[in-house]
Amino acid sequence: MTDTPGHEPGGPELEPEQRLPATRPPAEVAPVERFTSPPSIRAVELTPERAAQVVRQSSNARWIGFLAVVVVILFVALYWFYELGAPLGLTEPRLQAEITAQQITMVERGYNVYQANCARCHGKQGEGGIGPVLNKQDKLFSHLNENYIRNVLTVGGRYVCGDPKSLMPVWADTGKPPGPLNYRQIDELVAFLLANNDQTFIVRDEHLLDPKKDPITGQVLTFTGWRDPNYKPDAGATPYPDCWKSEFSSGSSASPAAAASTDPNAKVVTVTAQNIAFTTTTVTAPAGAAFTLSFDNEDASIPHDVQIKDASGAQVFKTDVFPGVAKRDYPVPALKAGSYPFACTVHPNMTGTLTVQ
Ligand code: HEC
Ligand SMILES: [Cu+2]
Repeated sequence: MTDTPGHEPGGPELEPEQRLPATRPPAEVAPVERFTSPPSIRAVELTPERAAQVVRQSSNARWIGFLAVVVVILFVALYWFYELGAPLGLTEPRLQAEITAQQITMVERGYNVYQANCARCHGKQGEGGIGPVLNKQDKLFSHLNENYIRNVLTVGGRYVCGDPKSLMPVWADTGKPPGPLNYRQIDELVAFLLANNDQTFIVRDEHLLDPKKDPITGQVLTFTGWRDPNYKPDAGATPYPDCWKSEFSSGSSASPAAAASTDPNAKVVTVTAQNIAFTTTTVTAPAGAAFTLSFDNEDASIPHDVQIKDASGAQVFKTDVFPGVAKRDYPVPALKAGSYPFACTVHPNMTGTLTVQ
């Protein structure tokens, strides 16, 4: 038995043509439109035009690649020099320039803080007045260092000589009691006090930071720092004393002897110091005769002296520096007629005039 379709079991054997499925008419191929690429594409060989184009394009591509690499290299090189400074010191490294700019800003702001708060006692140029001189090179060299300035401004004037009645108040708002200046202003003051005198800075408006101009000439106002960066103390010089008053105290032990040797018959010229000023700003003495200078210091525990100069600025006489309240007499040798300015060396804004006639 077989499973051949159309084959009846036990029936007659059928011819193959008669089996199912029935034969179909031969299929006709449908004529169909095809999309074809142009012959140039299908051609295995490049046409001469195409070959030339390929050459041109790859040359262009190489150029573009080359230029891109050049641009990147130039950028890296320029940025390198911009960041780290051009060779031969042509330009400053960027960060260094930034630091310099910031330091200049600090000094210029510190100048304003100083003029507003400190100049009335220490002088506009740090030349001294009620407070000690600040612009002397031997003092700026190491005595007035950043740490010291910060301490003085935080603790107040008593930090300097241990004088609890010091005239200098606490300035930093971190002090006890707190002072009026914040940490930025203290930083700016430090930058200003330590600025070099070979650098010129611009006076700026406190708030707008615009340069200030001279109202008459229209020129921008400038200032320089105080510190000479090339200053070297003399060989064998002693460091600046911790307490500025010690600078003036040398030789004061001679005073009792000086007081004893005054001529009782000589004319007495009295100079009085009170509240860090001479109350006797004009005094007269006889010409050509020795006289007695009686110096009366009425300021308790504040040192003063009297330094007499001639018209040329040369010192002709100087008393000791001594703290008040005290009075000492000094014999002054005969002077020629003329006008002699006198001042206190501790407080340069204490001045007066001695007229010899
Ligand atoms: C009221 C006057 C006065 C004012 C204002 C003043 N000072 Fe002073 N300053 C003094 C006196 C006085 C001393 C000396 C301290 C002492 O020995 O008692 C002194 C001492 C100093 C010293 C130490 C000087 C040294 O030789 O060791 C520094 C630094 C100083 N002042 C900075 C400043 C600064 C900065 C300002 C402004 C914020 C300022 N002072 C404002 C009066 C003043
Ligand atoms: Cu004085």
